[in-house]
Amino acid sequence: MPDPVIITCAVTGSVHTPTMSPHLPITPDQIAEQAIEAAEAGAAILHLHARDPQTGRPSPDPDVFMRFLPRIKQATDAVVNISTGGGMPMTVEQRMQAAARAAPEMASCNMGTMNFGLFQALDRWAVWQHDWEPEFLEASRDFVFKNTFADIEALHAELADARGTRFEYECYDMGHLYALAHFVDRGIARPPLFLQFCLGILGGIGADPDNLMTLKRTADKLFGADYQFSVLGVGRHQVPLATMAAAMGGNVRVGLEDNLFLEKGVLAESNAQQVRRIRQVLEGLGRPVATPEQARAMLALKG
Ligand code: KMH
Ligand code: ZN
Repeated sequence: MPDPVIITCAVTGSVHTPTMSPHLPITPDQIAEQAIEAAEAGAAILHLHARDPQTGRPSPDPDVFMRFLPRIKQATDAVVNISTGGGMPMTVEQRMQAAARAAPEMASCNMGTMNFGLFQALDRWAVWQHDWEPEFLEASRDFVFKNTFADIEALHAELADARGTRFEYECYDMGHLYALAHFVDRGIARPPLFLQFCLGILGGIGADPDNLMTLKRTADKLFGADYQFSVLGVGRHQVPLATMAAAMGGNVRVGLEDNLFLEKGVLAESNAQQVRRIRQVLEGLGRPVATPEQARAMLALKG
């Protein structure tokens, strides 16, 4: 029996803005509804950000998270994964607050400081309508996504050591794998690791198959059998790279955080629609979809 594939659904994120798609969940109710539907469609892990219900801007406020997390926990058995990447222009301390309050089974941990060329990439995209205030846009324009070694250590102390939370290690480039290996050597990051290869962010590695092969080969070299990998491809790269990941024995991430579309020119009407579509692909490849219980066992989550 082939290993099951974990589908992670990243429900809203912090990159897309409300006018880009009427289907992007913004309010706590919308986030809860779409997350629950995505879990029912087969997502074993729900990667969650919060947004200010009035403006749609990314919010680090634990009170906002607490308006949807209990509802999701109550309605599904899916693994809750709280972002510590947050959004522009939050401090690292702000980005940790919600996970520190909720002590989830999983949180994201971004493996290096980098340019995050969001505005540069999206300015070329006609649908980008700048629906946030000029001061906010200006503060975010030349965005450096800060994830220093000290930040990564602090995340492990606050979340892994103190609360038993395990990580989705977001790796946007080859060097991030070596940074993670350093934390493994020091006994700070503990296997089994869950690597999320993030391809297609301007400032990180490009979204092509050759790069995915190299990331996988490098992870094999550094971590042996002590890891699981998953792949997120940004925008139009989402389904091709997820398909390739599944064919290589890996796991997949979909959701409106990473891609607003179902196919070229057609907006996805929900996160669940993207989950159902990747599920069809996985079934076509003969790879069963992991249940939340299977995901917990594969990733040694606290349950
Ligand atoms: N938006 C993704 C490319 C996080 O939330 O920690 C990366 C991400 C970061 O999901
Ligand atoms: Zn995220």
